[in-house]
Amino acid sequence: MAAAAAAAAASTPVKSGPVPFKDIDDGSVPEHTPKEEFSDLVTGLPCRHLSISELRLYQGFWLSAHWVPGTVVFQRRFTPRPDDVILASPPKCGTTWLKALAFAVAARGAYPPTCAGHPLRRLNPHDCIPFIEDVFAGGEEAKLDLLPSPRLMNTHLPYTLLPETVTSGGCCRVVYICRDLKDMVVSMWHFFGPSLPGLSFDDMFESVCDGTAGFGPVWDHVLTYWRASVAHPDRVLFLKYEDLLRDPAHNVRRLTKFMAQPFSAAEEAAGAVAAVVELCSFDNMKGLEVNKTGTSGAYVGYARDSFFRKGIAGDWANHMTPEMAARLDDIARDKFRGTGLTFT
Ligand code: PAP
Repeated sequence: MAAAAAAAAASTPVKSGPVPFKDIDDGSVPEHTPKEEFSDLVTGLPCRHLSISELRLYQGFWLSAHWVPGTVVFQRRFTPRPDDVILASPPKCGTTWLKALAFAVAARGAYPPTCAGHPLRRLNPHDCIPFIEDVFAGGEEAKLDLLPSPRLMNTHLPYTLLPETVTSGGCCRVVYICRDLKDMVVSMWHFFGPSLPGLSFDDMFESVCDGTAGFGPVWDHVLTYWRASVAHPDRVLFLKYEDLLRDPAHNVRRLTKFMAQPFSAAEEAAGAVAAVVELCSFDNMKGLEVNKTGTSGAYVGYARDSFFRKGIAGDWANHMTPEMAARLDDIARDKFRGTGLTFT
């Protein structure tokens, strides 16, 4: 399969990307996956369970056992291109929104945000931009070669688990988004809760507080990117969900500048920024037919409408006691003290 995909890549005319991943994915599956290759490595790692979800401690972070082998392959075999953009986040912190925005700005040459045939009007953002863990866990990384440049990909891995070719090669750009941890817990609970039998909101809350929720400890996750963004602001952009809610246009401009695709004066005058913001807005995305039906995701197919719940800041107040909120705030304050990072 890898050879076939590579051969197809070699014969495919290079178009200007990004193009939706779904449009190049022929649905083929490889004969062998990294799961078999790295099963010994996985079984040797410390293990925890959150309901039926098996988590393994890999290089300091609790990853779903399913994604560890793919992560190893990603670390060892990923070949970045200079204009790749990797979108990173802890789960439920604004991934879907960032994917939509990044795709909309990067593809605006071929697809103006107002055009009726825009890919984001027929595809969920997760079907436009591949999820690295899914692609590598499925042994489907050759499909990434089929994507014309610039490629957009996303990951939930912390910065320290990205391949060295990405972090020290100075090669591609990384955009990170995170959000207030209390709202993250609430969003996780609504999203993952239905597929994790017997899991209570308190269980989810405790797993985040003790650092064992998927891709956690979340504060370490956030700090890996925060420090990288301070050290390499030209290579790592750090965004907060709440800032995007407060001023989406300003943050879309930041995103385009960082991606080396700033809006021209003509685009500004024509209202392109507002058009991108509107296309990717919560209400517009939630209202699209494609996002009301079907599923996205290879390992677990999540109902597309579950990616669009409330889209606000502060919903934690409807789910947590003041004591729980204070406990998580104290943890965040303690972990982020002296780093310059706050969520106020
Ligand atoms: P993922 O990690 O599974 O991809 P992710 O997109 O990070 O999920 O998180 C979903 C959250 O982003 C949801 O938040 P909520 O549960 O607090 O409501 C979802 O509503 C929100 N979201 C999705 N799309 C948008 C959007 N276009 N604008 C604002 N918020 C959004």
